[in-house]
Amino acid sequence: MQIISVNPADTSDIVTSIQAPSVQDVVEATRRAHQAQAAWAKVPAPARGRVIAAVGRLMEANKDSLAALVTREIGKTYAEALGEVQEVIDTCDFFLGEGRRLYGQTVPSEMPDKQLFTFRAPVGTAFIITAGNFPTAVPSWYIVPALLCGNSVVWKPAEVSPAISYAMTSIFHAGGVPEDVLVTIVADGATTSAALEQVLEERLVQKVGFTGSTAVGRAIGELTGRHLQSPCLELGGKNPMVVMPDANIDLVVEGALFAGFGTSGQRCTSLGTLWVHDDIYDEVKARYVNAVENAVVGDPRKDVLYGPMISQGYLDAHERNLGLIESHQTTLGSTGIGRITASNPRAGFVGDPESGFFAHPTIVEGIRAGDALYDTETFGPLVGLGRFGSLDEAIELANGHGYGLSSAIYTNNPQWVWKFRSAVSSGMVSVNNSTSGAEAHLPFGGNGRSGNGSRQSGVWVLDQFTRWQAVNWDYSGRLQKAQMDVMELPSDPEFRL
Ligand code: UN1
Repeated sequence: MQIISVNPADTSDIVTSIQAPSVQDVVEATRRAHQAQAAWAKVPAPARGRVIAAVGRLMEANKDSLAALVTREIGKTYAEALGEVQEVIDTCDFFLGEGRRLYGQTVPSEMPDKQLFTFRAPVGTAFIITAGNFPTAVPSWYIVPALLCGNSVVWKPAEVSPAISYAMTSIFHAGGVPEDVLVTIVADGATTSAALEQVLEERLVQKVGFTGSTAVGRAIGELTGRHLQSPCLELGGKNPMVVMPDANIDLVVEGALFAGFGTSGQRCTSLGTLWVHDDIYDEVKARYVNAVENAVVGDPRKDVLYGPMISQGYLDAHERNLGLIESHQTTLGSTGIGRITASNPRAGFVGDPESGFFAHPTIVEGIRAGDALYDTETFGPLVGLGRFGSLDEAIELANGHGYGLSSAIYTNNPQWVWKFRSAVSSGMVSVNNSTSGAEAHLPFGGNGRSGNGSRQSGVWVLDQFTRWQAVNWDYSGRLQKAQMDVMELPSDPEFRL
């Protein structure tokens, strides 16, 4: 069987075709990575940091061609693709210096002539499964720190982006990462899941990282749990944007346009529902609808807000989600809904809509708690619109579906900001900014249905790819027993002034 990737903006352009691996192929790839890990861990961390520096420089030198490949293989606009590769470079920049830190601690002992220390030890081999919507940036969030910390990596990218994944891997290898220390293998879901069961059983893998749907994340959590492992899970979102009565409406419209429809809505951080206070509802709605109606959709190489869906599968899922629209809701924002075609045209479309998987932007007005679209992650150009009367109500709506990835509030009132920050359940909160577009060195991750509390990026991800080793060294020449042979200085408990 072949895995074929096509340009989603021009389906006559076959980007690549690769032989699909068997379960045994994936297991063998993992075995290779497992065997290579010990030698990699012996490379001094500053030397591993130099490798990450070289990888970062190569990413920078190849930025345009890698971004062009992202645009060609998954249809992300070229401007966003450049931003995505920049996020890889930023991640390398952050971690190259970590090679000279990876700090442990010295800790005082309760006994004399004894020293305590902590060391960060690599976990071993990481099995990383990533999605197609961020085919370079999100993998780098796992791969770069995992390698820096002395782990080997098996990377299982999405089937929609094999060309990008192998290009990216070749840059890691050219930067000095040994071939077997980063092994990339594109496989389908069933093969991957069967292989994962086996490699966990054989103890070839000590950490699983997964970015994708909540349903698959749950299955990975169950599987790894049976092996006493805690995976790094970055799952779905239904990210709310709460607009308070004092909000700057220009900012709201710009933020909600990008958050909702940038990347065709295919980010885990994309806007789910725009919740607007009753007092300014009509004005925000009118201006948002106008902005969405006038947004330019089409050829991702051109100056457009968004291009095609990543693949036929993503378009099909979007069309299924349109079936969740209920009779009390209204669709706004375009000349049609669903796939853009010659007979279902989009005003101002750039290029030929029939050549790719393009979809109309759709605002669904009238979202209420309990509606299917209230708590279904839609991962496409579909934004819910709803209203509220008080901040308490908005917070309840923001949390009620159980997702907790990203959220935003638009206001200039500090009391509302701080109340929202402390009450919202999401791992990431934006104030007067889009729900998407997190910077590469803050903790990234979610709670509840969005993940198991693991965090990527910055120093926080080090806890995913290292384990603390506690060392005590007694040089007193005798056995000093903790808690028992402890020096106690006299005190006078009866003393009063
Ligand atoms: C994702 O969609 O899985 O914060 C990640 C953002 C991007 C990453 C999104 N930096 O929107």
